[in-house]
Amino acid sequence: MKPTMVFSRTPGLKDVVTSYCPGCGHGVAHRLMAEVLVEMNALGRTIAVAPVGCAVYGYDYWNFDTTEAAHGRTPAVATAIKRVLPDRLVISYQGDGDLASIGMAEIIHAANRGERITVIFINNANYGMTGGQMAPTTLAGQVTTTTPEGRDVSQTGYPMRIAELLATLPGVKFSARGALHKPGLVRKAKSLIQKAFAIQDAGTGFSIVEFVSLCPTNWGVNTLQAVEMVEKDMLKTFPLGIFKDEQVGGKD
Ligand SMILES: Cc1ncc(C[n+]2csc(CCOP(=O)(O)OP(=O)(O)O)c2C)c(N)n1
Repeated sequence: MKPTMVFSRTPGLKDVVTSYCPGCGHGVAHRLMAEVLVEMNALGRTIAVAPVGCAVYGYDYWNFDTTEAAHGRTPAVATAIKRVLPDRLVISYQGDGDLASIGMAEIIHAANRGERITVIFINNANYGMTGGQMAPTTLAGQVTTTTPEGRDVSQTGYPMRIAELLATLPGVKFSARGALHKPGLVRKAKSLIQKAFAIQDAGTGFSIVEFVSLCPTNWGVNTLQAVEMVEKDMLKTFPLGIFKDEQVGGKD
């Protein structure tokens, strides 16, 4: 009997091995973006801007046009590309150090201007690439290399809830948070990306999808323990949901 093909690699990704650690969420997010773009028949009109961080090699993995920006500056580069080439689907792909720390001003202003770009935001609660330092999204009490006794919110503030924060801005038309650590959540994550890209194509404003993501290497745990940490701790601080969706009657 001829075998039936049940799964194949999406043509939206190059046929290469990535540099990501076991359990990392970046690869899952990359695949979902790629699958959605293939289903939209949009590979040829997509331009992604890769961040400084673990996803810096996005151009080696995505099978669509990609450029690079200085740390935190992907929204500015994405803004320029979208304004010059408004028919392109433009993605600003960022980690939480990139977006919520060094790039905080960039993201707030791009969102507030209602730039017609989509941000895919990977929140792994630390600076992954540089060895696990505290990020603005690090949980209260979380141990990182720069908070060896746990994050003290009286000294370093509270974990930043980007999806909720940006949803308050009128230029933002879609803001949601998903997760990547369980099959059902991965399916939902894909639908969030579909909605965000649809908002961009509708031309009404800015869209962002934040993903709660695993970083077992820098959290110092194995992948299963990291899944438990997300369920037990991270989702309490970063609840999943759609905080604004103009197309289903979200409020400005
Ligand atoms: C201007 C500048 N400052 C600092 C760095 C060092 N640096 C490289 S990646 C990074 C943090 C990346 O963390 P995040 O954005 O959370 O992404 P992740 O690696 O976790 O995916 C830092 C601080 C740099 N490359 N450029």
